[in-house]
Amino acid sequence: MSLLDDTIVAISTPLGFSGLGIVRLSGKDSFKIAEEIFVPKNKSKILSHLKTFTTHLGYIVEDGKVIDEVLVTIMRAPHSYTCEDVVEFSCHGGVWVLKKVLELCVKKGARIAEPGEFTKRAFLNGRIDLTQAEAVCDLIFSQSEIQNQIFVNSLLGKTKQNIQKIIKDIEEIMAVINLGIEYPQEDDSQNIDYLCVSRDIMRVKEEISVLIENSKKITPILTGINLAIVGKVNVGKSSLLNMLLSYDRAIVSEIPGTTRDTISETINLNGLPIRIVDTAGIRQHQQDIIEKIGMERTKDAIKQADIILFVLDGSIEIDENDFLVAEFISEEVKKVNNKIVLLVINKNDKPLKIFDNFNKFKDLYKKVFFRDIKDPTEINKEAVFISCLRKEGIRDLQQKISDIFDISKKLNTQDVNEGVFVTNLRQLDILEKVYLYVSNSLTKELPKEAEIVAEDLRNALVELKKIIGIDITEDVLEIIFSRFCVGK
Ligand SMILES: Nc1nc2c(ncn2[C@@H]2O[C@H](COP(=O)(O)OP(=O)(O)O)[C@@H](O)[C@H]2O)c(=O)[nH]1
Ligand SMILES: [Mg+2]
Repeated sequence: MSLLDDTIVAISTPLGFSGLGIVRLSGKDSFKIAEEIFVPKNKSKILSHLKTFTTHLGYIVEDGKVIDEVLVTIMRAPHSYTCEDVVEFSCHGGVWVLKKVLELCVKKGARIAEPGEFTKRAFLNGRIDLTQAEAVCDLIFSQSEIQNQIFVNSLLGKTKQNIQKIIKDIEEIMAVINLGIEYPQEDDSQNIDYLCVSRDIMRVKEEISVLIENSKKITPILTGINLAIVGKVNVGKSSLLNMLLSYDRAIVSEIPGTTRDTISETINLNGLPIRIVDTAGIRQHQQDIIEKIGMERTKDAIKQADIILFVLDGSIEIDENDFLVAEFISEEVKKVNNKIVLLVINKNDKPLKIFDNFNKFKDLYKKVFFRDIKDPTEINKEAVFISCLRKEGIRDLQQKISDIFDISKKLNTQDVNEGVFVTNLRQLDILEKVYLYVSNSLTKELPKEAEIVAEDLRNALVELKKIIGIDITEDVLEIIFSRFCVGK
């Protein structure tokens, strides 16, 4: 049986207690199944005869007993989400009701859909390409206006068009090269302007390069960034988390070692999703096994972080515990070169003592940033001074973080509007392979090495087609669609 032979059903809305909930059927038996469980209020209506894109009032009925009063929407193949016959029951959004309607559909012959299976069908039936299918899922998980813009453009086919354009360009170049290979002796081949061919390949390479560069710029927006709040005990890490979240998420107390586990929450900073992790404080003499485990988790958070807020207490001198933290951070910074560390000096409401022993501070600074500083004025520019007690400095801190990752400065709005990028790491990885093949082809001599050039371009084409989902394996599809919601 083909993947598309059966009729699938799913609850397309989250299970909970809500005003409405949707149960959706798709497949060749959708109308037949719907007719067996749905009785129209106007009894003269026959569901399978109703016009497409129309909605009708009626009842879900089991053994003559009414289960719910619902609206049913009919969408006929091929002009539906999946290109198949689709029926949507808009029910009351109770868990029991929705599960019951689902169960009845299954009883009448439907199969419960896999996550993303409706969208997968839309893809397999050729209504959308793979980039559009992926955009559906990303759109659902979007958390900011900029994410929304990026994914909705992709959903409308911008990414697909960009890739199709490159495919077409390469196919045209290949047609010329293949002509030269096929008829090497004939006059025609003498007329091939190989300089022009090379120039065309270079143009394609440039096109791909722009796409890659733009895509890299929006990566933080797509994937969000990880931020770890790190420091010794009692410097105010949990207070800072609470301030960034604008509510009291973590327990704050003067007892050192209050936060024993990592706590993580996501905020949206000017469109940038940031996962903040508040960590257990680091100190030399841990009190017990739980604190030891907490410290391990802190190390892990440092490892995962794109940006580390190294929090210091400005009202006391640097001590050995700050050095221990610096040690942890430095180990990871050395390993990965794009990890960002930001010094945050807290308790600015109290007299500043952190620079009293400036040599110590210099040593600490060097440990993390691998360079010397001369005097505190340098730090004044670089670090962010805050007071969680007085809620001061938080704006500066947010601004600084936002500036570091802010794509609006790096990306012009026209590019955002035109969707000149790919929208996830799968697509980007493939595009980088394509770039290599195309670059490689340019190192060859034409027409002498025409066969190798053609081979490189052919490989580039195969990869490009994977982005939009041509000749893609079932395993890859499964991975892509498994991250979807059920019912989409
Ligand atoms: N004076 C002052 N005290 C603060 C400030 N921020 C935090 N504290 C206090 O420092 C102690 C430790 O704070 P907490 O956030 O639990 O630190 P953590 O151990 O690093 O998570 C608590 O008593 C806080 O009230 C601040 O900006 N100024
Ligand atoms: Mg804490």
